[in-house]
Order: sequence, then structure tokens, then C-alpha cells
Amino acid sequence: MLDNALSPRLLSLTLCLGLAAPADAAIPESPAPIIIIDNNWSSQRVISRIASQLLESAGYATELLEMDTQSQFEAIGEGDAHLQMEIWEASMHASFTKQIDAGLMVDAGSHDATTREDWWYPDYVEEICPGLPDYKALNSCSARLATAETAPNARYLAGPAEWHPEDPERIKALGLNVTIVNADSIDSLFASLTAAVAERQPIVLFNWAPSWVGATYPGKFIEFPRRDAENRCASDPEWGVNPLMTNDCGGVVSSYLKKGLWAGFEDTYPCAYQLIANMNFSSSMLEKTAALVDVDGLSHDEAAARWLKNNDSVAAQWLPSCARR
Ligand code: TMO
Repeated sequence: MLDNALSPRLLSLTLCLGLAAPADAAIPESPAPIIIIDNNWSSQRVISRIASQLLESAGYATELLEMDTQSQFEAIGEGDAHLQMEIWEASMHASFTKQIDAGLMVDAGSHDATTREDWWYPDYVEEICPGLPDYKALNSCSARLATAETAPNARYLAGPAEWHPEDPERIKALGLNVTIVNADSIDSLFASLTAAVAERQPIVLFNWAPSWVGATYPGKFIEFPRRDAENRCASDPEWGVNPLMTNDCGGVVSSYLKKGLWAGFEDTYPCAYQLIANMNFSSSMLEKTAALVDVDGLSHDEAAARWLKNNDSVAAQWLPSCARR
């Protein structure tokens, strides 16, 4: 069974040749492909492919659909896509919750991993700017954290703008002498980090955890005013250090990582629903999936296949009996 689960190509070849009929003809319950959202960072792309390979081993057709984190939930709500494997609380809670409240999506459970997304720096930057990690040091050190492009302001190297659209408002609300420069991909974000570390140049950039970066380059998140549990920081100008503006706070510090599904998923693909609900990545598992791509240089497809090969007993536990054949 495990061999079948882990060799989708071999399995589908066997099926095409008519050598094996599914033991349980009920899978797939619908021939329509399960459409999986494909974002633009490595762990998400790898675990989406792990889900895809497991679903295909069970007999489902799957497709990956590239979407950004802002428009994805609308597509899932309309049934144009069905599955998001990594819903990060700090950047996606509001848009995800909106679809849940409208009855258009369901929460398919939390991974064990807890997450953080925020501004970050490698430890040696504290020698250049000793007031860190307090956010006020961004102003006292702005000249030292500037580049030619941003001087006299400090440079904040962000990811693609759609990841954190609140950044410009945070800068205004906290009165920061900071200019955002957006990296257009994680490859360019991490290439800038690697180059800065090699020369011990100052750098403040967007980072997240779990990711392989913190294990490779020790560093810290900048400590902004803490976001409140009700997230009034995002909705109530009066809350926080700036009584006239929202987003005068940092990201959520210990936040969830969830799986989310189109509301019609469980009725359409009941066995696949059980499989997705069972899938669960810890922080260290998630770091490993990203490192297979960003450090070891595998493609996302190869990384998913390699991960399944190295973790076959974990994957076997996720497969409900209806998905084994
Ligand atoms: C959404 N991300 C994991 C890139 O911060």
C-alpha cells in the first residue's frame, strides 16, 4: 500500500495499462481535479506538492494553481480552487475568516507548527545598531541602516508587496524613517541576505518562522508594540501608540498555520477530506521542506517526492483507510 501511495507515476501507469483496477471504485468520488493553491514561498510549494502526490496516489486528479495570498481565498470560496495547505495567521487571518464567516470555506485544522512573520535581522546587525531589537532603534540608526537607494532613511527589504500590504501604514503610524524596497521573489530576498551576511553589511528584511533561515543565519525579529489579542490594532485607530492610525503594532508573535478548504470539499471528496485533515507539519518538518529547495537546490516537485521518500511512515499515518489501495 505504501509503495502505491508513494509512487503516483508508477501507480497511474499501472492503471492506464489496465493492470490494476481500484479496489474501492468509489475513489475518486468525483473525477473533477482537486485544485491546490500554489503560492510563492518554498514550504508552501513543497507541501502543496506533497498533498498532490498523496492525493494522486489515492486515485484523485489534482492541479496546482498559482495565486497570490490576497486573491486566493475568493477563488476558493467560489470553488475555482479547493485547497490551501498553509494559511499563515499573521498575513491571512482576516481574509480567511471572512470566507469562513460567509460559509464559503472550512477550516481543515492547524498544523503543529507555530508561526511568526515580521521584520528581521541577522545578529551581527546589533553591533551596527545596538538599540535593536527595539523598533525605535530603526530611527536612531536610520543612517547606518540606509542604502544608496533609501538614504537618509533605513532600508527595509520586504517580500512581494502582496504578502504584507499593511507595511506602509505601519511605517507611517509608528513614524519610522524607513523606506520599503520590495524583493520580487524569495530567491532575490535570500540572495540579498546571503550577500549582506558575507560582507557583514547592515540589513533588515522580512523573514518568517518556521523557515531554514534562522538555523543558517542566527538573527532576531524586531520587537514592535505587541498586537492585541482582539487585533484592534488593525481596526481601531484609537488603540495603540498612535491614536490617529491603525497598524501601529507588529505582527502576531505566536500564530497559527492552518489548512483551509472550499466549503463543498468534504461532500465532493469525502476521503480526500480525511487525508487533508490528517496532514500535519511541525515547525522542524516545515523547515526541512523549505531547505530541500532553498539550501539543497531541488525543484519543488523533487523536494516533495524526496520528502515523501524520507518520511514514508509519517505519510502512511496520514492516509485514511479509504485512501489506501
Ligand atoms: C507568507 N510567508 C510565509 C511568506 O510569510
